[in-house]
Amino acid sequence: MRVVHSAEHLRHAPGHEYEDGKAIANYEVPERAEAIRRALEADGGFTFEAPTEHGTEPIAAAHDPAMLGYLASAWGEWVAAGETATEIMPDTFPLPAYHEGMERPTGPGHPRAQVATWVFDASSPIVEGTYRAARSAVDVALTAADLVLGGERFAYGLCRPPGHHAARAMMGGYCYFNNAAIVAEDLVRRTGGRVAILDVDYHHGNGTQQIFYARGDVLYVSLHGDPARAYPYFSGYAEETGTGAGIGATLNLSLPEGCGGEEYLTHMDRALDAIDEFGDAPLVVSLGIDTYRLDPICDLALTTETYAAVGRRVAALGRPTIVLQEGGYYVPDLGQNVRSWLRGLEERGD
Ligand code: Q9C
Ligand code: ZN
Repeated sequence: MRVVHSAEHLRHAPGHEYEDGKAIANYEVPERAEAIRRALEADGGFTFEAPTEHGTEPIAAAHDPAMLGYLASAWGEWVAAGETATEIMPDTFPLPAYHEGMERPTGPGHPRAQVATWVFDASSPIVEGTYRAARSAVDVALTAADLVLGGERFAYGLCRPPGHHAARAMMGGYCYFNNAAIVAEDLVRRTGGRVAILDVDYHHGNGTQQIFYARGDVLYVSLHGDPARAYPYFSGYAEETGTGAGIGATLNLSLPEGCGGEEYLTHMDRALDAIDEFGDAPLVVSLGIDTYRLDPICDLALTTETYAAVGRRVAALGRPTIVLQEGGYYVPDLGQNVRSWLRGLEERGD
């Protein structure tokens, strides 16, 4: 399988995130992508290539261009304002209730006000290299899509930072640009056809769901920890099925705490049936490995073998498939788990 990878992700090295009143080391570390790269290199069955530049147009097709403009200039404005901290993070929460019954003043605002209007959580610092790393992740994803449009049955984009929590006009959840949504939108525009997205990250992909919520030409199917107990809490319930032309083109499947491989595969079969019924569309997979039994921030119980089984079932759909990396935080086994998933997809045995 061909793998697209760029060392530019190393420019994004967030230091901290907020947890229960404390600053802790951020889980979304550069070593994640390095561990995956090394495991795939050692396998010998994967060939690596660099991304090609795709520019900002495909990003602006999925996101508010003002959000793109903000991320491009955030670091420079932070420094120009005389700030010296190495991470930009919100310290205020501009809820709609703040301005209830009042006008919302306009104006550029302090860089701390800016970040709070674009970033929805305290897990997603903007550092000096975030914009360039996030741009490279988009190029990685779009280059993987190019390979599949060029006739490859599968391609894997080793995206970092991840993307599925980034909404049309909002960043967060370690995500800045929504790599999977940008690829799906680009595929629709280039092929004139439909696209299916399968999101297997532990967390609900609120951003991807939102970007296509009113669209009937992009199917969004997600398996995730029940939002009644799991981040991002505010979306991912079964009742969310789309709106307008998109009614029926969103499917959310919630997983119970401790869910193991056997039960997981029954939910997966429901997801794959929905994709099969959607018709002969290319498939974009948001591949989160934070469903792993040892993941430090999640509570499912999947094993390395489960990932191979899932890959094989996805292969059985017979669709051209672009696999893009999302989460997965147990770094010691992350590479083997991704390798297992991708080998399953290629129906290569152990
Ligand atoms: N202290 C992805 O897997 N932090 N994003 C939750 C833990 C944010 C997960 C609180 C988790 C974001 C791509
Ligand atoms: Zn996740």
